[in-house]
Amino acid sequence: MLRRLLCPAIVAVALLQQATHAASIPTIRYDIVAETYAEGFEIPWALEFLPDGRLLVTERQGTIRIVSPDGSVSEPIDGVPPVRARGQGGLMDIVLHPDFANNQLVYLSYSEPGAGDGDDTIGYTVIDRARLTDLALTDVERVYEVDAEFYSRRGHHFGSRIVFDADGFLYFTIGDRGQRPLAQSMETPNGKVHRLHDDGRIPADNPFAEQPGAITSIWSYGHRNPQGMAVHPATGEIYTTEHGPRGGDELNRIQKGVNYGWPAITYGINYNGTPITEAMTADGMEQPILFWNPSIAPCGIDFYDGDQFPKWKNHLLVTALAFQQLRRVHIEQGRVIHQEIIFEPGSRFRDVETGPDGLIYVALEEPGRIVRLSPAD
Ligand SMILES: [Ca+2]
Repeated sequence: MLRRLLCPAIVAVALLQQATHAASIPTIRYDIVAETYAEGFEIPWALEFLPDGRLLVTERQGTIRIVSPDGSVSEPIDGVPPVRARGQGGLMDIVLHPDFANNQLVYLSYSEPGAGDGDDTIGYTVIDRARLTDLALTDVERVYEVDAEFYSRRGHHFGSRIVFDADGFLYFTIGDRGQRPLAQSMETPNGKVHRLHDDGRIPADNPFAEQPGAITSIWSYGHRNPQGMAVHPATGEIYTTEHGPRGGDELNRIQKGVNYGWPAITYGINYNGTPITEAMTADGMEQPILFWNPSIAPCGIDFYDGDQFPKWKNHLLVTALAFQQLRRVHIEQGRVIHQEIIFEPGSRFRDVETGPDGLIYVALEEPGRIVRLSPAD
């Protein structure tokens, strides 16, 4: 009887030890330990920490949950606008306003349902902002939308990452929506990085603000599908990762008014093996600072700015969907010095964030969960 009572306890202790002494994962500069921090998500798309240490998590089907520091996960919060969750689209990024502590504003990107029903629905990337109070969004307000003519049935290349720079400008990405030539046209929002004031107004110094017929929010162009964007903590420069064609995924350093080449130049080819263009370079078109061949399918990125991995300070953490990896990319003065795979748990990655505790948090898909990386003792 005693033995039967003890057994579950012994098993529990063994499991606890297993969890406590999880095998460490060697990397070049640190041994790291990975542990599940929170679970029970569908497809977690974006991570954003609140000043109080709680973690906002978007799920692509159109919900937001909040993870408490103990790892417990809230029910979906109220007030999230309806999204078109089809193909690659749905609810995507979430970021805090730089003055969130005083105004409680959060910004969302998502595929907005346009007209139509069932398989005939159309959609396009929009940006909303709203006040986050307790477990609800209130005062939802549209910050960016495009004319109805740009909405389409296509289910891919929504872009959708959002960042604020040190001066408080809002940047976000929109992919080419599967219509390649539009990435080179100033008259469409497709395939661009856009820049706005925090309330959606167009900054007067945007590069195409005065150009007749141009979409005035455009900051840079010639992008295929940028799904990662981050601001360098020291230099303030904006970097994006971009899903390219086969063999043409890119890391770009984003500059005002610059053409990043898609689809006129690329290192990739069509996924069926046919060429897109013979050109890899062209005058007036910027080169990526890194391209991945084979394609890793880079998604969310973050410059590591915590204090738990000091040798990784300001290195870029890059998540990968297809290759199911977290990579560390060491960049100095706009050049890639080195890259390393640091975590490969056998699951697609969507996003990565440095926590306020200096640990690294990643959003994984299979199953939907948040994993925390810390240095081994
Ligand atoms: Ca390019």
